[in-house]
Amino acid sequence: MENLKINGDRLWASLMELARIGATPKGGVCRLALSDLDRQARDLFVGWCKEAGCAVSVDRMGNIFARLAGRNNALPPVMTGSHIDSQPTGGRFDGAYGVLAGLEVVRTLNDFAYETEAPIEVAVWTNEEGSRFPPPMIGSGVFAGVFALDDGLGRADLDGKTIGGELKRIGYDGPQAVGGRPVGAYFEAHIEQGPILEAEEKTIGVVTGAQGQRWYEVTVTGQEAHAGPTPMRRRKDALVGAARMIETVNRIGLAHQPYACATVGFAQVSPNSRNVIPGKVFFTVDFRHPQDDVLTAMDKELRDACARVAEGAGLALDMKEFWYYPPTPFDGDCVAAVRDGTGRFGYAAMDIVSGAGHDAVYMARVAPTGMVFVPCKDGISHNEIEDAKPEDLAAGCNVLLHAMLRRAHGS
Ligand code: HGY
Ligand code: MN
Ligand code: MN
Repeated sequence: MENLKINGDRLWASLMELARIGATPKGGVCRLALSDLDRQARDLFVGWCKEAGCAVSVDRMGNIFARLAGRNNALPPVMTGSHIDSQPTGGRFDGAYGVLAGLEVVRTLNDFAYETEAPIEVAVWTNEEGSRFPPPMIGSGVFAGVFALDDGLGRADLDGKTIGGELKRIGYDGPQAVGGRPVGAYFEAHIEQGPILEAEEKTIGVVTGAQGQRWYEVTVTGQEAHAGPTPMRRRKDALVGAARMIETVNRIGLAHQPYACATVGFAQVSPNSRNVIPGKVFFTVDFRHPQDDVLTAMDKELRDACARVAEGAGLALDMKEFWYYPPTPFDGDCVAAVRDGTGRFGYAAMDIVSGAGHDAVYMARVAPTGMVFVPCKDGISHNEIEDAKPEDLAAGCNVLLHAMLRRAHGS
């Protein structure tokens, strides 16, 4: 086990080949969940896994599992994986790295003819990003029992197309039951998507857990009217009200530093015509914090402030909490396995809490779970310029390999 090392060039080549599917002019990817491009990427991955001697299965949420047999296949699998759906202006590494690092682990075990005690599985989770089909992490969420299957299949995009319908259309409406089976341990490799590892000059982030998230859908309703004859004081301008609320979102985030994050990433104005006073505005709120009590305090501040703005401007306010998960600590032994893997290679490492959500957050509900982070250039992600160093990606994959072997080999 000591001298097993992954093949960094092969990992990089696979990443670059996958990145060609949905490649954008600025060097990123647009591979929305369950699009034809997602199907192409899935097909490429499945082909590679079969070449590597894996048995491939797909469950009813379209989650893909590539399984490399171990000596004792009655044991629960040691699983790794991530996602291959991307943001509309996503990067080449977000998600894809974790999936292909898992494949590289399998390829490396084959290279060394190294047979683990427990079977190994590499997972591709459906709709991690939650961009086309909000909320995020629905595939792993159904697997972990967070969402019911029908709820997951019924989630729709802005055109009313459902996950269930799109899975059928691309041929990934698998027969396998979703979840309800034991998983020995789950590890996920991912770029940090923030600036800390690079700033601290660390190669590996030993992820101790993930911060909590709370998402809202807000509808502000005023009155459409003519932009010309309507006096300023008689207006019920939904966009002015929403703008004040969005400023409040930002103020609440700033008020809970150093950790709080507060984002309005999506907004729709109706009727969105230059000379009509907006009658309705829909926008989303994304709150995050590593402490649940602070997330709760931010929730109250948001609701109180928005109610005050609406009342003061004669607007109607509808605010729905759309998605929530609490700060999630990872399993102590899995975190230790990642730390041990890091130590084996002498990589510079530090503990870190994940600012982003990952499928690992939901897998932590059904299996001992850990994550391995590597730096990304300037901490930028969810952006086409997202970049990472081949040597860091290889280092993270070596740590993933050894953390998994510690659980799969039982040593
Ligand atoms: O939003 C997130 O944290 C993740 O990228 N889905
Ligand atoms: Mn991701
Ligand atoms: Mn992402």
